Amino acid sequence: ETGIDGWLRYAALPADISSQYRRFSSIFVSENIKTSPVYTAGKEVQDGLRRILGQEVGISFEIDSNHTSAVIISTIDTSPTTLSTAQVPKLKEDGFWLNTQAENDCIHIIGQNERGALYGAFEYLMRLAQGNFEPVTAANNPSAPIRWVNQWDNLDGSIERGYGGLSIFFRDGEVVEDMTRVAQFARLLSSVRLNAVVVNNVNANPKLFSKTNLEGLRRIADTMRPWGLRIGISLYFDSPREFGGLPTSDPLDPDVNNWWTDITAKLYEKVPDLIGYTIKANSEGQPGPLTYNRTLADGANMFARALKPYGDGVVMYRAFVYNHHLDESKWSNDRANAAVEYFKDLDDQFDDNVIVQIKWGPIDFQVREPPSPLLANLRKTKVAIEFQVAQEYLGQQSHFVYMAPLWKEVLDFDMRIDGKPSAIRDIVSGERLNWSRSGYTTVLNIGSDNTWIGHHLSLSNLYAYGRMTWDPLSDPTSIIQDWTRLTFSLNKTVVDTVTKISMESWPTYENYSGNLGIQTLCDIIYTHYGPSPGSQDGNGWGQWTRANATSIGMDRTVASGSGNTAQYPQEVAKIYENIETTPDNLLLWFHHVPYTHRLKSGKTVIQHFYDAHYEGAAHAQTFPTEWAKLKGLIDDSRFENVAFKLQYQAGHAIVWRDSVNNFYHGKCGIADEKGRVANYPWRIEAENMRLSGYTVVSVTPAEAASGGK
Ligand code: BDP
Repeated sequence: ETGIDGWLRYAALPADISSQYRRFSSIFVSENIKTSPVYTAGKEVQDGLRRILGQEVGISFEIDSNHTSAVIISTIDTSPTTLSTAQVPKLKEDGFWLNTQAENDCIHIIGQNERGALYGAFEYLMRLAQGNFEPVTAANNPSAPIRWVNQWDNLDGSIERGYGGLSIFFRDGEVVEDMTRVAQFARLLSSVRLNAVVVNNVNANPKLFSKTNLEGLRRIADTMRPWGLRIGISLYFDSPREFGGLPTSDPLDPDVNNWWTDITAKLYEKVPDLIGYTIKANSEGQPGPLTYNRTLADGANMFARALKPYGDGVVMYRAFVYNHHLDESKWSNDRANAAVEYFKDLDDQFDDNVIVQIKWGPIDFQVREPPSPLLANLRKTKVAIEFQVAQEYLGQQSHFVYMAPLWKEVLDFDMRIDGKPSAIRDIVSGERLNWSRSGYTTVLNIGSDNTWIGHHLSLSNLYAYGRMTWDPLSDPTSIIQDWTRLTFSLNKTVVDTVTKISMESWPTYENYSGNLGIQTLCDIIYTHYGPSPGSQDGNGWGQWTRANATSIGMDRTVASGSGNTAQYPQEVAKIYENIETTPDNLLLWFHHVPYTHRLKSGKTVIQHFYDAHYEGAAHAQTFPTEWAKLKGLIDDSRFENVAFKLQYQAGHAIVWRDSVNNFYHGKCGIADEKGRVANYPWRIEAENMRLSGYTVVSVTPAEAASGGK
């Protein structure tokens, strides 16, 4: 198998199981228009019943009054008269009601809207595909209306931080002709109830507005619409000046406003249901409203005004605003402070169709961060939390990290706004602060690889993202179990093995990459891959370990550091300000301590580092061994592919272990109590070997190689 169908393979159930299931007479679908998600739902159910149960069932667009054994798919408004709408509980936008025990042996899949009907169809099929015949009569509603993904695709076909091949949307400056992959992608997204895709990189290119590309965007939107998906686009703030021939991009300049109004009109002509704009500005050297001495709100509202006449389009204004030329010598210069410093005072200044899009942590998708304090600082401005399905700092799909447990920790975190329960999931759902429109988005970098994302196991993160945005209370373990049954097999060994590897993957990666809240100790300047603890200090990207010969960690306290703790609501601030109450896994995020500081476990910081890196690397060795149990239980092609990746990860985990341990050992000179670090008498160093055709070279970073060679 190639993996192209992801978790929607609809593998046939064994005959002895499928024969126990009822037989259907017809599929009744209330919409006979091909662009309607209800129509798609009918087709999908037809296909699913054929593949999962081996039943050929016809679709009918007219229901006769004494129908029996039918699957009935409709919206609340178009439901056949025989269905009493009073039976259906209240549904939110995109919600659905699934009743497998309806009268006359029928199944009812009723959406609040067309999209909801399609979600219901997928829910039903994914139950069947897992051999789950349990009767169900339940309403299913989303936690939040905004459930988006952000692709970081460039017009030339490359993908920023993409590890799964070239873009499915763009090639050589233009939108591709063939929409096959786009439709397959839409199907996957829709099955986990995601409702919008921003198709281009946040580092945006205005050539997207060329005539051919506007037409291309129309094709993408038309392909996605039957799957209940809407598209949005990322804009480059300085487009009017750099590409529109205007002298300025000042957001208060009337010509600039007209320029955007005009572009917006052209876009809506092609994509009448465009969901909106994503804006990255004044970030990482890019221009923005601050460049023109205007506020970030002035900038966001300019786009909001342009969208306003077209209905419900929103501006997703990214809070990832910071200056990477900070002066590191000053403690107060802390990139983690930037978002609150820039946005807090603007809370009442954004138009109502602006949503501030906030990365989940204050820095940048690290292996461990506290939640972004900005999530607790905006009360009037609606927010969306930004996750990253792409494993940018988490091994880039060459290592496997299942992220649902990480996201769950973030979403469960109680911010204690005004001293009241304020779980982040309730903030982003809009419940806590009474917002009408807020929610989730994620950086997602699927490409044209058959694995979609570069690693078969990593696609579980996309599935899990959809499940968690719909219901943030879902359990990461059951999510991965469902995903495994759908993706690989119902076999218990398969399910247990994939679940075990997945649930252990984040702690393992954290152990061998960066512990105690020091962040992922990877190369920080550009690649964001592989160990390079030395690159963390002495540059303005702001991910500072502040490691010297005696101590390590970033002091973010009010008492002696950057004051970052004070950006959290009082009760949370108190916990982080105090070294005693700061959890060990964030110790070095908030505090600067001697390597000999004792953790709650009784170990010193440095010994914990040594041990954790050994534990993590040792644990990574178990993954290929665990996986080997699946030989013959799943298809060879995916088996071999994952086996190779896990083997690579196991090896690279050792490189990680030794690089990080050697680096800190070199810095502080404190010996490993267990005598392992920098002591490899059994090794034959490569530079001492002789092999014709090879020369010995210095390796950067030096700690990633034996003896730096
Ligand atoms: C960083 C990425 C960079 C992105 C940036 C962003 O390394 O490629 O452009 O985030 O989110 O994590 O804008």
